[in-house]
Amino acid sequence: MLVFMKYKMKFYLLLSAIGLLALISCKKKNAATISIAVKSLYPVKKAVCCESNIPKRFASFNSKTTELPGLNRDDHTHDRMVWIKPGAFLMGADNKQASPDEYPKHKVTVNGFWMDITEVTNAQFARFVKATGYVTTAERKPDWNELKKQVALGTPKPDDSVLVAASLVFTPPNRQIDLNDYSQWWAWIKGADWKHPHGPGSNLKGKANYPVVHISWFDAVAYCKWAGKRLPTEAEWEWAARGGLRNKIYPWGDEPVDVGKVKANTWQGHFPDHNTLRDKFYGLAPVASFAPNGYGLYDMAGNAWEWCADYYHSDYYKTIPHGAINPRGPGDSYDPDEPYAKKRVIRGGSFLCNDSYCSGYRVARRMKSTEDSGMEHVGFRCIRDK
Ligand SMILES: [Ca+2]
Repeated sequence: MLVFMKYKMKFYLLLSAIGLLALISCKKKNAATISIAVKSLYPVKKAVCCESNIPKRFASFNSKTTELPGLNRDDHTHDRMVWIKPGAFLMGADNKQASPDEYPKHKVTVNGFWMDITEVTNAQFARFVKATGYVTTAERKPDWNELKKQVALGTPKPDDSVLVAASLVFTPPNRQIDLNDYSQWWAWIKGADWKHPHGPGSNLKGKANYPVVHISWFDAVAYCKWAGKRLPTEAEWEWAARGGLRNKIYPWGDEPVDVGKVKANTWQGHFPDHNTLRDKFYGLAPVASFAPNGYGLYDMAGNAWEWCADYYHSDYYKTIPHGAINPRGPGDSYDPDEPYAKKRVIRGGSFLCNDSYCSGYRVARRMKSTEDSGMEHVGFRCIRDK
């Protein structure tokens, strides 16, 4: 990860390849706050990890997520949840793979809470949509009036053919490539959404028990609210992921991810062109396909990234007092790579994570994504306080 953070290069994403270019130089370090839709048209300055710095997609709609009807909510309370006891731990960097935003390691205390033992599945999300009529971010057409607030003044409006309901789908190359250019393995696919994870023509047949993906932070919050739950804070998430172990690198301890028994759905082989399938899964796996951690939580490493409640701020750990109790994250987001984008924390890594590229399965690994960005490998799980 650190290696790749050192690289800076502009590149062209997605729809640039299909002739929708309106290229604007974007070499300046602070000039890359661009939505995915816009990003499809303009070069951005660098890639970091397998999904970081995916810029804001388009309009946020916080207000709409708070107006959902509570009818038919999934009030089975603690079904498929486990109690995570309260406690104190050292949060942050455990090994030399840690990125600067994981320092300093600091003491945090959290209350106990109930946590979903798995990522929210397609079947669970389908019940929510059926009950509420909710339409996810990826299913909505981007609104240029909102979009333009996120880009530099004077940025031209993208072509209408790009401003369509769409989401980012993993489209790997069949050759070794420059890992700094993630446009080579992410494509903005019209019609891709949670029900069509690979775009039009794909479906959820046989995938009821897979993690729901192409979920924006707003979608995740809406689901949790309907279910009488909430997203975990970043501190709660990390405390839970550690599963009762202290200062260990992974939910299972310190054994490297690709050594010994297969422990999680990650990327084995050479990313992104060759996957040895040692864990038997190229893409997502059904939830709970691997052993749980010490708290009985499945897939806290790998499979799908999971949204947390907190804003992402690269320097947050430097500002938080040692011994913080139930920290709720910074008051606003800040990612130096994209200083104007509102980003939230995602945790746990995905089926695309690999030691050579992004060790997202480390319990301390922090990652971030813009609130309205859904992707093929980003999902969530909920918690409740009692
Ligand atoms: Ca895998």
